Amino acid sequence: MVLVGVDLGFPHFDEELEELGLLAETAGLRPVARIIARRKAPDAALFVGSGKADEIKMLAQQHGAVEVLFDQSLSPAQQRNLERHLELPVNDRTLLILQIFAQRARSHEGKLQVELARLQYVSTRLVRRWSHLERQTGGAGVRGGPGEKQIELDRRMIGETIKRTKERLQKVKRQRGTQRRQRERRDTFNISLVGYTNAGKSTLFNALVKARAYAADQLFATLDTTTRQLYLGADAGSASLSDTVGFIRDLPHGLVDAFQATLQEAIDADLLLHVVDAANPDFAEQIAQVQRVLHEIGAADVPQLLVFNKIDALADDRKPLAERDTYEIDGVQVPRIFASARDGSGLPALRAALAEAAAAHRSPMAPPGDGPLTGQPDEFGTIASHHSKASPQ
Ligand SMILES: Nc1nc2c(ncn2[C@@H]2O[C@H](COP(=O)(O)OP(=O)(O)OP(=O)(O)O)[C@@H](O)[C@H]2O)c(=O)[nH]1
Ligand SMILES: [Mg+2]
Repeated sequence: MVLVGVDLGFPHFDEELEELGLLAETAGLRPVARIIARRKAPDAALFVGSGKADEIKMLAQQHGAVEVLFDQSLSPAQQRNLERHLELPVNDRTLLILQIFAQRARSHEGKLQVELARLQYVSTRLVRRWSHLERQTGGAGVRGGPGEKQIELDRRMIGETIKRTKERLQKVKRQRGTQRRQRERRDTFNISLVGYTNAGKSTLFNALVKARAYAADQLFATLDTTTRQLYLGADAGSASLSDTVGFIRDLPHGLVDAFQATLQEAIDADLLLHVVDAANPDFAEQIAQVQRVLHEIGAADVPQLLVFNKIDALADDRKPLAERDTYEIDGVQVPRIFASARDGSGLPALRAALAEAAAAHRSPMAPPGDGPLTGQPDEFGTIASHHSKASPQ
């Protein structure tokens, strides 16, 4: 397939189309060529100019590509026009992400969530395609175009399926809710791993709880939530640690909605372990994207501990000087620990920080001890007061 990126002057345009390539490979597709276009604004009909479209067509022919994939979202009309122009199937990033989620979903809940996101995506496309047909048949007032009845029927069916899927999800959610209350009663300290996809959350999860969650050099290797007890020593006792779905730039909106139940883990957590791929040159942008999703799901106020992971992969001159410090996110100094889930470096410091947070959670009044994070009493003071407010009594 041919990858196409259109630079519309937004910051962080992915010049190399690296992430799109990874997404394609994750979906089992093989990128054979890449091409970049630069425009002030997308063309209404073809998204790119017709000259560029011809270039894409030639490139596809040269490489024997069977599909074209755009990094930017196409409107249904642009997608159709492009397919006609290029004589090849054309897809965009959103559709690709939906496809990956559909391939990956394993649990009943995961499958329902993906199905819901897909249906919602399809239904918005139909609505737009419908108005397009109305134009064809002479304006919004005129009814009865040939395709219209069919589309109306399709819409009704999709609408009903969406409703049914939502109800089934609601049921699964209620069951989850019960589990959650049970957990709260046990008064555990709940830690949730969050972070950009491929940051190393599952690898870190496995290293911390000696589990064997699926970790792979793929985007969205994890879709379902896994939770394990994490023993943090005599003082802190046990905490629960959850590994869950990763985030990505421009996560299709329906997916965030549909995955609300899965992401609920993060919303209800006492502490978010925000895992960052420190070896990725785009890590700052990835942190910003994770923050955006956390805001969207209502988890922006959950205290965080940053784990800058993969330090083993950093060049010697980029290796951190200290094992921990703080890093500013949205104007807040967040405690940060440098680690490698692969070779285990930094993990003792991480455990110590978690133990301290768990102990503070247990006895919110206790002053921060002379533990490893004494340098940042404020952050952990915040965590303690947050929990005392949130506790059920
Ligand atoms: N060099 C290096 N690679 C790592 C480290 N931790 C994880 N990886 C690799 O990074 C890739 C992604 O790891 P995962 O643990 O699956 O990442 P994830 O954040 O769970 O990803 P998703 O579930 O897809 O969102 C795998 O190939 C891991 O082997 C690390 O500390 N150092
Ligand atoms: Mg994972």
